[in-house]
Amino acid sequence: MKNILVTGGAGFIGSNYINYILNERDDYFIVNLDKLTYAGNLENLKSSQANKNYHFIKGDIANSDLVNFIFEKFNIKYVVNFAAESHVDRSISGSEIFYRTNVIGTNILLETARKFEVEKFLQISTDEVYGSLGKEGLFSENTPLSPNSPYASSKAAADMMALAFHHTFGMPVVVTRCSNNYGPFQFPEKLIPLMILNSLNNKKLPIYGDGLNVRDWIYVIDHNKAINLVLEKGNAGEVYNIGASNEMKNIEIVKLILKYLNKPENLIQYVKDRPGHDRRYAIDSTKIKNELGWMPEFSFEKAIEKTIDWYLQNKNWWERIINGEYQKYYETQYKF
Ligand code: NAD
Ligand code: TDX
Repeated sequence: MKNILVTGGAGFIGSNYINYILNERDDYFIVNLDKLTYAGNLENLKSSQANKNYHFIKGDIANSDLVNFIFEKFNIKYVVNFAAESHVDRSISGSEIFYRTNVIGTNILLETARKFEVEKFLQISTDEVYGSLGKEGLFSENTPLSPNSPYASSKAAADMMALAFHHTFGMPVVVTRCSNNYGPFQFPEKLIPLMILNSLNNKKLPIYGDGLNVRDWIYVIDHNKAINLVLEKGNAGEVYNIGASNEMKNIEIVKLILKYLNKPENLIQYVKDRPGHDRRYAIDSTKIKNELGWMPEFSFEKAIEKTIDWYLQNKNWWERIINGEYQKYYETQYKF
């Protein structure tokens, strides 16, 4: 049995990861440590909660006593650290919690994992640590880090720390840097679910700046499969980029969503740009393909429709979110 601590497993990518792994494998015992911030939702894990190989603990990765207790009690040998504050706009309105969770929290996990001599520590990172690209080029694992937002800088700090723990202590750390994910259970503050729900509710679709910023989109299950490959086969001390070579301008995505839902383009509203808005992200994932044999399986055309259909079929899930605390954030962020 592989005893794995998954942190942030009630969020978007972490919950998809847990549901996927428990469905595919019976040799993994997963302890999910999640603080249940606004972004954590146990409803995402309904299909896993009764699984005998799953255990949930509500708590903070920055709580050293709790983390120590978990490693000891569950004989943790693997860590997948998803837990983070993950939204760039929120990091612009208040950065402290980003450093507390993403940097201090990761430090506590690393120190505890070192003490308990884990076999693999996987730090889930992001392509945002590389900064912004011009019209040409791709981020490779050797691209110098140049994070531009408080969020990205906190993730870059955590990456460097994780790699330093490998260099200094020989810890079996690996880092993955993935591009923008989409799929079921994504919190509607992020571009794709926000635009789907606003379209469904006939609300304005706020596009930052000129709408020509480019993101490189990957379906969450393709990301999860790559993560598991790196967890099992990735070489200690290495970084692996993950992306599906699917660059899109924001405005193209928004128009595609409107078309699929048969809604008018006059719902689009250009709004003030995000401060420090990165222009373009694009990932070169040659390394994980060549060294670990990973390939994305979902085409954007099919997976975006699957995602929109999921939001259409899971109204209860998102209605509970947009009726609650999130409403206050939305009103402050967009003022309409
Ligand atoms: P999310 O915001 O949906 O989920 C984050 C989860 O972490 C939530 O369940 C939250 O409750 C939990 N959490 C937050 N602070 C915590 C703490 N102190 N202790 C324990 N749990 C805590 O985020 P996501 O989109 O699922 O992203 C997961 C990871 O993947 C993050 O590390 C993020 O940086 C990285 N990432 C995300 C994307 C993307 O497109 N969403 C792309 C690349 C990398
Ligand atoms: O209302 C909006 N209007 C808009 O034009 C929002 C929320 C976003 N945007 C733009 C900003 C970006 O160019 O859409 C693009 C995508 O924005 P987000 O969904 O906020 O994602 P991004 O900032 O690219 O960061 C995401 O990908 C990398 C995740 O949130 C991070 O956690 C991940 O590391």
